[in-house]
Amino acid sequence: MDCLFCKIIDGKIPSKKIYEDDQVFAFHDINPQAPVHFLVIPKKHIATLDDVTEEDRAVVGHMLYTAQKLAKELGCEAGYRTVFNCNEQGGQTVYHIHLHVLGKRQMTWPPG
Ligand code: D5M
Repeated sequence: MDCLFCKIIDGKIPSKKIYEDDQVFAFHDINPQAPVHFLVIPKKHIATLDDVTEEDRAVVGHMLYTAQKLAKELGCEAGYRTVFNCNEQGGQTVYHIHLHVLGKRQMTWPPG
């Protein structure tokens, strides 16, 4: 399968890794939109949020748990934003689900 994020998990493409366990991998976004901007991805290839099945519920929960642990470790105690972009109109460009975590600046609403 030709998936950029699967290659990052496998170490075939370099990344700035923050954390890894048996289920998830976290790394700094290559094009940061905030002083802290990292991605949490499942090791299992899941293309979009729409493709999450009942058996994936635990790993998606673990992605969120990992996000909040790492956000605090990276100094985002004052707050942070989490984002899943889903499909074309949602702004998704990489088709392996990823949770964006952005922090260390004031977020605004609505997002672009
Ligand atoms: O976000 C996809 C995100 O993935 C986007 O913020 C850039 C990031 N990206 C793309 N390639 C890399 C590599 N090689 N390392 C780190 N981050 C990367 P989306 O929600 O799909 O628009």
